Amino acid sequence: MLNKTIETALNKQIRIEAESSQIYLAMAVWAEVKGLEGVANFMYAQSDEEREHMLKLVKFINERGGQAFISELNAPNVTFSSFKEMFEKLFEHEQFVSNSINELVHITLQEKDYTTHNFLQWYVAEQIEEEAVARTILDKINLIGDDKGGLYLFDRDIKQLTVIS
Ligand code: OFO
Repeated sequence: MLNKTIETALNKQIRIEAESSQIYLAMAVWAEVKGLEGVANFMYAQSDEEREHMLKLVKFINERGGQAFISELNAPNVTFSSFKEMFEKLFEHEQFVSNSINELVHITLQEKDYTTHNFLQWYVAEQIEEEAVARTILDKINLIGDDKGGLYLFDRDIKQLTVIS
């Protein structure tokens, strides 16, 4: 059974995952209208993954005797000055999510809730992977700079990049 502190903290994370999904959906749309299909598909997949992260929390809370709270969401940023800026924002956002997961893990230890602590290890591992992929993409973008041909190739190559899960 979840205690109230844990339930509230997990519900806060539901909102973060849902907002992440919206943020990446807005990035997908922006990339699509800019004509970069590879980047757009990557971001659509990212958005779906974040929704999965959210649903995993919803199920866990309900199964543990709590009730998942579905809240309103903040509107995401819908426009970017460049792809570099967009991927910088993605990286920053993933770091923010990692901090939030770490904080959650900390709370489970304080509350001695080892079941939730164990459940959260999946998110801890996931964040390591997500940050690594985001960093790899940023490194590539930095190499490309303003080169249009490079961006074209990047758009093609990103299809091969492991989708962040
Ligand atoms: Fe990419 O953040 Fe979910 O966990």
